[in-house]
Amino acid sequence: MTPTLLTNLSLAAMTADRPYGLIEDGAVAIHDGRIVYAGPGGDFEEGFDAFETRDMGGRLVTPALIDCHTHLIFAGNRAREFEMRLDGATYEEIARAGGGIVSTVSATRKVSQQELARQALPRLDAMIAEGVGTVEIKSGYGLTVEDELKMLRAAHELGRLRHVRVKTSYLAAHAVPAEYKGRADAYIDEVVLPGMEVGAEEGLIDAVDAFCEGIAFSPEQISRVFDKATALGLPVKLHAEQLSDLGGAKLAAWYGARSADHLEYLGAEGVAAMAEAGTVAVLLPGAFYTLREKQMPPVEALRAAGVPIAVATDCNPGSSPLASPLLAMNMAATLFRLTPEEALAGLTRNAARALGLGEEIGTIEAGKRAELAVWDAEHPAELVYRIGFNALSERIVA
Ligand code: DI6
Ligand code: FE
Repeated sequence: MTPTLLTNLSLAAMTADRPYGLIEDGAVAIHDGRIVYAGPGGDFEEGFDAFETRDMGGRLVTPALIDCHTHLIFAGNRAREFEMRLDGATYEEIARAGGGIVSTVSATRKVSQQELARQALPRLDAMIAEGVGTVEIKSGYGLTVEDELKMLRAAHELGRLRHVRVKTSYLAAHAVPAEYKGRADAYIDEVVLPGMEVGAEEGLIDAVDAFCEGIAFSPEQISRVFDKATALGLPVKLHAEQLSDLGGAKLAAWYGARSADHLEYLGAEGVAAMAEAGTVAVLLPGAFYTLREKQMPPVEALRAAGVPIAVATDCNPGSSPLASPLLAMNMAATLFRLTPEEALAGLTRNAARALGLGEEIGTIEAGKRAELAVWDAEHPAELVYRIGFNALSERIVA
């Protein structure tokens, strides 16, 4: 890309120094894929002669969006289960009766890596069309060593098929597969830990995740998974306090987790532990909405403790069939009472932090990578406020 100077734009840099990091008459200069200037526009006669100037027509420019929690790779769908839930069955009842995650596991095991990538592509494209530049993708529907690795490889394949950064999380500790029913510890020893070792060796894993819940794994079991991750030098994160409070967030914080995710049932101790460890709280309003959850995540306590808050789609076939980061922001504001600024920070600055990319992306500042979203909007709050409307003009991802 030739050195470029973007002028005549409204810059929502998402830096923390002022609301939205907003500069109404802004400019951004890009060289070698990096931002070399972001700030007030105006007279650029000096220093930028070699730059090609682009007039952005007054459009709004934000960091490209970052979806830091998705289960984008899976086969089939669970529309039938959606009908059952509308008929009164709960998510946990369906899971205990062999539906839920385990039914997506059967479908996922049956298909090839290429087929998994093919089925995920329309979901990824929907996200890219809304300005996503980075997406985290978890395994967790294979639950054998080979099928978990197949999912991770399919995730990396998506990163080659589209101009998007993919970060992978190894989530073999997502559910106990039917063949290990009642033997969760054996499943950890025989599948989760050995699969992690191979995946790490092949460079397929950016972080290790797990599901801490009554229908999944206990804190003691999660500890064994996290000990192995730590030994392999892999960062951890956790699905914690989604349906009940097992102390998962506190455990995650103890391991220095990058994030603890869901958190509807998070208590004061968990909040304090996360604040102390610098663990990001990833809120997933799509799952809250789909499961018609009543318990709100403790947003005010997280704020008061200074815990960074991210927002993500949790795109998955069961609890959050949501491929729209824009709608996730809207839901975070309307359902969780995040301010529009917090919602947008949740899909930019704080999402970057949740993925360990805080130095590289998530704000528009000199030194960071040039990954921008350009919107036909005047003010950033518009992105959060509209429902079912995509104002994206283009992505600029160097
Ligand atoms: N919590 C969730 O909401 C997803 N996974 C998890 O641990 C649900 C995954 C699914 O229902 O397929
Ligand atoms: Fe999830």
